[in-house]
Amino acid sequence: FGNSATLFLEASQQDVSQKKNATEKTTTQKLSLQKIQNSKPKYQWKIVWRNVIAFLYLHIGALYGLYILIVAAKGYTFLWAIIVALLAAIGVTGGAHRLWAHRSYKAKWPMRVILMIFQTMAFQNHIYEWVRDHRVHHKFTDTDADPHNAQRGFFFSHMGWLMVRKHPDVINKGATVDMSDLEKDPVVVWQRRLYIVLMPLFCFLLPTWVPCHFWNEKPMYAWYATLFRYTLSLNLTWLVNSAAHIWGMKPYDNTISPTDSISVGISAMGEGWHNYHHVFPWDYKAAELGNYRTNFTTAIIDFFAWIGWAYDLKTVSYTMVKKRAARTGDGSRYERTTDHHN
Ligand code: ST9
Ligand code: ZN
Ligand code: ZN
Repeated sequence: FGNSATLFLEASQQDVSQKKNATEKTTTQKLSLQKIQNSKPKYQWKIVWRNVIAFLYLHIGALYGLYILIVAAKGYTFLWAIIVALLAAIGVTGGAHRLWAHRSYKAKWPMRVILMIFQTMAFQNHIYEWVRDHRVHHKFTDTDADPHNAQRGFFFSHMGWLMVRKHPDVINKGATVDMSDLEKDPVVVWQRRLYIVLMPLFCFLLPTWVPCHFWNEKPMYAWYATLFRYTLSLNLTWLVNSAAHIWGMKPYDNTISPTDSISVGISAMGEGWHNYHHVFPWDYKAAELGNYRTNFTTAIIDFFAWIGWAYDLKTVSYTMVKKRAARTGDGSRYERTTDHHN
């Protein structure tokens, strides 16, 4: 009897502890689920006020700079601002973009050094950072992992993305992008290392010093001209991320946001053929046609190829372009067919 009573007691204790275990289990499950949900908090904007203030100063300064250039500064100062803007733009389009980000051609070291200096004049971050963001943009276009995701509106894709902390997806998914080629290019490595000195020198100090030294421009006028030149170049570049992801035709792929836009094409030195570029990013022309008027960068690369500094220029055959456009384009340039086997 004693034994069976103990057995009964043990059995009921077991029962209780099993039930307890079960409830503990569900509570732990609930807790861990909550933990997972908590560890992935809803994305919230974190404004970086330092950048907001800097961009405000730049844009107000640029407007005043335009006024000064028109009414007070010397003609040479205006000309100089245009020259610096053009050189800086070549550094971004021919250098950071078509050479380093997309490897659409190869360049000998003197050309790479020149492009690196021009790209530094543009102050759009050093080549490594510029290329990383751009490759991530191509790989994850129109998603949260796209640094300037155009689905978040014109302002965000234009300049808003430079005034808030990046979406965690940009950093997490961005880590999957291979950057080893740039880590092996000494020109890129050295620019990154010395950027804190090179950038202020080439983007602000030298461009302001030249007009003062060579044609006695007033330092204040030269400074505001610099602000105008820099801010204008930034905005023209940003249009590729904003306007050329919102308005225009999609002759090659109708399912993505990038568009072909002649106005952005011309003002961004041939980088506005953005629907084509997203479909065929390895084409050194970044456009189907090599028209120099709407694609000044192509003219520059062709010139360097002519003197032998640029080589292995990659492009896409007419048949391939036509085939792709017929399959996925919007029909604005090539007739759309439903025949997938052609
Ligand atoms: C500018 C760039 O304007 C413009 C680019 C335009 C692109 C256009 C493309 C079209 C092509 C054609 C060009 C046409 C040109 C036409 C010319 C005509 C004249 N992947 O950034 P952090 C990680 S710049 C992987 O600080 P926060 C990484 O570990 C204007 N990982 O993030 C990084 O550490 P580290 C001047 C990534 O804190 C860490 O995260 N510059 C990636 O969220 C922290 O990164 C400015 O205004 C990635 N993609 O801050 C500067 N990204 O770097 C503005 C990050 O050490 N920037 N990681 O490896 C900033 O202040 C900050 O970046 C932030 C975000 C506040 C925006
Ligand atoms: Zn794009
Ligand atoms: Zn690109």
